[in-house]
Amino acid sequence: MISAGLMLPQAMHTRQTPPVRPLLNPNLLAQFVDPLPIPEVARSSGYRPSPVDPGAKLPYYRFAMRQIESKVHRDMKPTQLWGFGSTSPGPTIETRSGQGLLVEWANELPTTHFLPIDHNIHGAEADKPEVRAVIHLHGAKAPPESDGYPENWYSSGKSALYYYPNNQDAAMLWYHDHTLGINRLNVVAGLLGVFLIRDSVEDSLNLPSGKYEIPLVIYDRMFDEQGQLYYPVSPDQKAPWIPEYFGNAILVNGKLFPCLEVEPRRYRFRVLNGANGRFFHLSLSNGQTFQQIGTDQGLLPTPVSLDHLLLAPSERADLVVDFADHAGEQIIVKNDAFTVMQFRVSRAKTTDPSSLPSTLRPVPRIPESEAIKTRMLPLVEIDDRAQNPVTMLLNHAHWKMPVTEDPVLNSVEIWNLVNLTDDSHPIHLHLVRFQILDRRRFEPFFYKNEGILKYTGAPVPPDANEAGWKDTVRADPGMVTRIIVRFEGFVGRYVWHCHILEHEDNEMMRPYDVIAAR
Ligand SMILES: [Cu+2]
Repeated sequence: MISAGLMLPQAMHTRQTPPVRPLLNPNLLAQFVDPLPIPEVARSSGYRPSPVDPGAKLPYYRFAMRQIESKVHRDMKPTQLWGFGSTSPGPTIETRSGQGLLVEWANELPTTHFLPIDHNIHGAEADKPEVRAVIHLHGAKAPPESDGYPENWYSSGKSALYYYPNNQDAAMLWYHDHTLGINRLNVVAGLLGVFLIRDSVEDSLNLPSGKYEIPLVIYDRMFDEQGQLYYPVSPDQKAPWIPEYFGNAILVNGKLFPCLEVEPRRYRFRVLNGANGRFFHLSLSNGQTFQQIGTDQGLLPTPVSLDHLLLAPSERADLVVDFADHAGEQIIVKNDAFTVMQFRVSRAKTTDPSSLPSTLRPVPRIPESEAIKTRMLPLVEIDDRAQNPVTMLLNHAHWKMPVTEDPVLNSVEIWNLVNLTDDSHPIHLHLVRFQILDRRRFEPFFYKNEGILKYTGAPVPPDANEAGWKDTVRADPGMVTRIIVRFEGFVGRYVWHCHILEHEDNEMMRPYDVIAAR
């Protein structure tokens, strides 16, 4: 067994075979010797006709997925990764609400994969090309043909031109691979990056900006002693899939233990949990509080003061940290007891013209009375006789079964995520934003045996920092998590899934259809 060595707020399945090559122990490395890299902002290469209005021209970007080498740490050998252009995370795309753009996602990867494919997994059968890719822009209100449907993968040498209208509020989105059956491996390889939408509401707030606004893309990885990525396999050679991937090295923007020099003033950090399965529980070593001003889909109504931040895979947090009273200090970002990165606050005299308003953006609650449908959607884990997980399902259905979720365009629905498993699952719906209504404890065994929902507790409202627009929600074990969703944007086929990528790859993902009103 490989111990991840880090505390986890969720149950952990640990059935893995011992590694064949010696693994790197990150705790033996010097800390804070590498500056935090900040992904470059992508430049468009010209304009192309809009697919919806051929008279209009839209900025055109070309992002090439390539095999690259990257120094993860000063004292490690270069690591082979898959990135966009020459980096992983890839360049940041920045645009404004209502400003559409085109991205050509080009697969220029090698034709063999360097991480262990399980050919038993649906969509990853041995007759498929080993290297396939399709990019999803997480959080985008995008037409179905540009959403990165998992079956729309393409092999090396091919590309897809996607259209993002960006008719949505300012928010931090992120792009990542979504290929059926090997998504978990492509993301660990490095296929991810940040996409920021801005708007006039955000502009009017005078938040820290420019070099004082910094994305922090956080994920965990495992390396061998040669500095190469390691992805464990199960003891069953014929079925190498593992139920979760937990690395003992936590990277920020692609570096291990980076440090960032900051001035004694306010900073805005756009934090993304880009991990396959790890939930982060972040805090600052000096105990100082910080303000969360936004969530997955944009600004919160008011700042929320926190001393710890819980972030499930794929969740985003927009934070303001004020270093004004900490000149000369060295502050460590911690994940529970473990070190993530360091802020070095300078003693420089600085002026801070930014502000942190006490009201940010109204988030009108969707009344429950507007819902025309309530769905009961159990989250299920199927185990073998030795109680090892074999697969995970949504609503007892496999990927290939007919669509069961078919909301009408512009209608409101309540989805009850009935978690019958021992894990917390971050559930993500493509296309839409939603609000969390509540979470409520229930009796899972009674539900499994009798099919009847018996509540054993009162409804718990979402945490203050979840009370904005979301696209990913923690469905905690033994709880019914209720979300309310208006299905706006486009008619067509999308997906909803668990964002623990090992679960998603092994059946915890379902197609859904937004259908036209009759
Ligand atoms: Cu899951």
